[in-house]
Amino acid sequence: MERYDPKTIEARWQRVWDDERAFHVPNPAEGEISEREKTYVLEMLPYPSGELHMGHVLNYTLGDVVAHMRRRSGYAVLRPMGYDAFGLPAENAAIREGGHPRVVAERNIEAIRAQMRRMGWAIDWEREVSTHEPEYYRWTQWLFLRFFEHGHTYRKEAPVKWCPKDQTVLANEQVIDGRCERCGTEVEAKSLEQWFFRITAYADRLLDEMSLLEDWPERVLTMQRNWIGRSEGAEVVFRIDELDAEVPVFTTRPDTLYGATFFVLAPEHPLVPRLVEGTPQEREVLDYVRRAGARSTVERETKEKDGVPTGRTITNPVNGEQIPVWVADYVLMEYGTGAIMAVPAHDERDFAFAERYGLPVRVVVEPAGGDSAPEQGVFVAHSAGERLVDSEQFSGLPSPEGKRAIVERLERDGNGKQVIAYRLRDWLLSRQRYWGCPIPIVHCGACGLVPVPESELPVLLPEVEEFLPKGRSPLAAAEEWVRTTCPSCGGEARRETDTMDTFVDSSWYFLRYCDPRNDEAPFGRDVADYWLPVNQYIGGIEHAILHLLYARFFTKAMNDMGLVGFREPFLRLFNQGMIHHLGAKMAKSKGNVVEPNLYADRHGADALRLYVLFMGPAEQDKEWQDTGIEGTVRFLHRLWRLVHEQVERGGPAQAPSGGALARKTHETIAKVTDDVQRRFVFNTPISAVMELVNEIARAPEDPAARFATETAVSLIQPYAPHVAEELWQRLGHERLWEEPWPVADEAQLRRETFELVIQVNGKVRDRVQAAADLSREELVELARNSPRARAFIDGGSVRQAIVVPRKLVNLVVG
Ligand code: ANZ
Ligand code: ZN
Repeated sequence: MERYDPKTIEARWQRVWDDERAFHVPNPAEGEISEREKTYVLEMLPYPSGELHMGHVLNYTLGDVVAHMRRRSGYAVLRPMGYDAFGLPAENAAIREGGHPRVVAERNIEAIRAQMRRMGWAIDWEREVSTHEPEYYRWTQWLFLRFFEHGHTYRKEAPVKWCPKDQTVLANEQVIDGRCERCGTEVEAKSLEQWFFRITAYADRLLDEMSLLEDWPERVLTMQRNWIGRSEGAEVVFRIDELDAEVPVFTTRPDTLYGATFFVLAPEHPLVPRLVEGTPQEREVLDYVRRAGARSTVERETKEKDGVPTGRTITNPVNGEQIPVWVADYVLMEYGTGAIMAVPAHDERDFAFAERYGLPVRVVVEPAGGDSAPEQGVFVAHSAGERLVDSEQFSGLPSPEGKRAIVERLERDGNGKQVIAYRLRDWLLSRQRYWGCPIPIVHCGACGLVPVPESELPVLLPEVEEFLPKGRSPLAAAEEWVRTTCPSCGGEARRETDTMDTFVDSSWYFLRYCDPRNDEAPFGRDVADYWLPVNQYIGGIEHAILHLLYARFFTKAMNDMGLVGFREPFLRLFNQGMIHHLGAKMAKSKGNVVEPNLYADRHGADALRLYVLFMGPAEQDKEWQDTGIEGTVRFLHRLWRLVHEQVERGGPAQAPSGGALARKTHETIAKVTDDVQRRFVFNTPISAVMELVNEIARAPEDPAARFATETAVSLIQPYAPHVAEELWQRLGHERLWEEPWPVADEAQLRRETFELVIQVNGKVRDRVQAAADLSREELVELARNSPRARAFIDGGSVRQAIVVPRKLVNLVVG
């Protein structure tokens, strides 16, 4: 018998798959029609900022198993791959390595492609795309212009988040706990003119249409819900008569309006300078505003609340009461109206502030059951049955009615209205960086913002001497390129020099895969509607908000523009866990990185693929162990020997019906199939096949042994496709990747049973159902574990067991 040698076997089968276009799926756009039902299996595409790490190996092996099983279950499977090559990840890698971003990205793409082939992932390579290629970004620009035409894109001066390290603005979604999502630097506030996508117009649909999703992790849905942060409440207009100013606030608790004892403006509120102009407070207030501006978001959200009085008062519209106006930075300009009515009795933030500055606290809501509110501290009302108190004619009303009645009264008097506030902000898409998709807009003194005509797309990224980020876009240095003529009036004009956020590129890549060579449109609508939505999407939790929210928004906007016929891009989503090593996330800086290439070379891609799935439940974080992969290597050797032994025996390939091994085989088929398809569990199927292999090794002469062996090879194919293919051939067959997925014989799953009589010292103590094929030992075990029999064994020990097959077990206890 030859030795199992993964290196040669894996190279051989990878060649066969290439030669036979094994994983090519018919392309309806090119007139290839498949009779099969379609399914789209997609994994998040990698950034070519380095080579693939173990996380990718897990991600893409998961997708591979799903794709293989679906293909063999009769589906036409779209399973493409590409590279998210534009943007900060690749550009920062280039800066680190001191090369041109294009050169570095393309070098990484080559290395990644080689790794992907080395791992034997079943990818349709004819559909490969990379977001930095002109054939791709031409269409990113085309889509940008459609969004612009429809008013989904606009430019305005706005307070923005600035990363001083990356020297560019960031979208709110890219600021995690006050830090840059890419480099971890604390972000700063600036006011700049920037480009935005009007994602807020889709806030309600991003929430409501979650109902169209088939299966997304609850955790991701919750994160998106919180990020969108819809809250229902009221806008209440307060007045400052001396200034003839109206200042609306947003509140979710209009029922507490009579409890407002002071009023707070965000430091950035535009009214602040006018409010204090020429007053004794002016200096102190403006100082405070300046200091607040210098504070980072992190600091602002975590420090003890502080503020300054303005010396002014403002009128509460329900009772005409004058309450003092303060400026404090716990009120954020970006939310609601940037001003609040403070109700310290019922809001914890307001309470902390009132305590610190000795401001009055007035209770206006009482808990249910007539208990009075606590003397000290806040009563944050939220339970049913609370009632308003000390609120004029509204006193005594239950809280929800109180809300409604007060808002009605405000509406009648023109002092407020019911509103919904969102935490979601528009998506800031422009970046002051070199390596990205140029924004196809021309600035003309006479015509304003003018779209580049479609026939002139793509606007190619210019070559520049210096692409390092300096605060303004490096594209601005390409004078020749910047200077152009206005497409509208023909006069002198200048090109937009900012580039697009990488997340724009990845908001539609899954559509380009359907029609990757289309040079008349980003994709044909028919082809897109045929393949999409994606049936199974797989990727990391780090994109729970960023990419997944943006791609959903893009799809909805494209649906509105008639470009696609569906409203959600990804029906099912799975997030894989992280692979740790030495107790920590793998990182070059920690020196604990486990290189996939090293293990693929040493043990073979099959062993590595098996191991990353065998480690534990795919969604959990797991610890890499060298001894673990050695275990899967041993298993593959055992399978190899077993197959050769069975080939030599030449037993019948047809399974005789009945018999323990035949049944075990059908049980294994059922388990492996169900675990993956219904439960999305990948580790237990591997153990099930291992168990089956052990059973066969125990009874190699069983009449079902050959059938069991062939089934084991067939079932392990999605996990270890090279060795499975090789063994399948040695078993006298061909092309396992096209072989229909095995189906368990239901009849064989039903076990024959009989009633087992259990005696203790000759007296019948219990009767239980037992499988007909249990061994003597198993029958005795069953008897000993019967709770009723145990009551009689208790204390004593079983000295002997008499077994009458298919009838009874008598336990002799002494
Ligand atoms: C009065 C009140 C009384 C409030 C009460 C709460 C409890 P969510 O639920 O997150 O939407 N608020 C409004 N705008 C704000 C801003 N720009 N910065 C900081 N806080 C702001 O929160 C809405 C509540 O947060 C609003 O309702 C307002 O305080 C505060 F017993 O108004 B409330
Ligand atoms: Zn013009």
